[in-house]
Amino acid sequence: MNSDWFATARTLSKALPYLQRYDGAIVVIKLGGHAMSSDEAMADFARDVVLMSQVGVRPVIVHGGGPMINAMLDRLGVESTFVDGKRVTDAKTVEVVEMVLSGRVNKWIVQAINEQGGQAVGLSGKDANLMICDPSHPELGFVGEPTEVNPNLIHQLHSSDIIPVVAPIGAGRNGETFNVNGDTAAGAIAAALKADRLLLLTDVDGVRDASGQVVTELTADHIAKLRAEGVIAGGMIPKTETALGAIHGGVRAAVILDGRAPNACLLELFTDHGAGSIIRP
Ligand code: X2W
Repeated sequence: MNSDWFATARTLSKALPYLQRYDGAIVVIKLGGHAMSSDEAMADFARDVVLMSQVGVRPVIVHGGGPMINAMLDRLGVESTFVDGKRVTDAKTVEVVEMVLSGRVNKWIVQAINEQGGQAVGLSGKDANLMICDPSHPELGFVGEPTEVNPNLIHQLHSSDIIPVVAPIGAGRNGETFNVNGDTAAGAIAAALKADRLLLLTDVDGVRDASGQVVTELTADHIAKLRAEGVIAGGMIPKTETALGAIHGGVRAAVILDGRAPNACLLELFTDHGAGSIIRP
């Protein structure tokens, strides 16, 4: 007898309460460009998403792709700068951003999910007016702030067991194309769906306190305190802001976790262990 079989059966048995808890739950997963390190990592992520869908979770993938945009801009000899973590996006840059995110990156994820036996469909914020944007700041050019999210299409896809994969491109009110930060897009879509969970998959293992320990549970007050003390800094500022914004918008909880860790989403949803830092109201 192979003892692995017993371990597998036991793992499945122990997962039952979690499977029941998340039956029908909407889980928005932000997959950052840094968490998409290889085809193998993508296949592992895709398998977990298909498993979630198979057991009754309704996943929505919202992806980034910053490193892939950088690589294409380099190839084309276009310079790019960032202000407060957002890419200054002129007319030429937004063309490249849309091509890379809606084209290459979106279809990489869609294909990976479908190869694992799921049914994924790729969209951007332009499809069915999913994400209408206004300019976020004049200095940033075509960077959009989602001001109207129409999640009907997502509900329709879910009712057909289709997994939506969304590129963070927004439609402007005057025919413009907007580049939206992937975290911002995921937070806005999660809020519009009143999702049960927003999982922000990144390349750090959570929010750390002053002693460097990952804090597993956080509230808005706790985050405000860590920010005032300068403990939450840099890239963690927009991530925690996205998490708080989503919670204020009606998402039940947001989790910041390391997308490079094996089976990160399953660990978070279906085990006692959880993963990363969970932020609740
Ligand atoms: C991002 C969109 C992609 C993204 C950009 O142009 O890089 C803005 O900065 P990651 O991989 O999640 O960082 N948009 C406005 O968010 O990618």
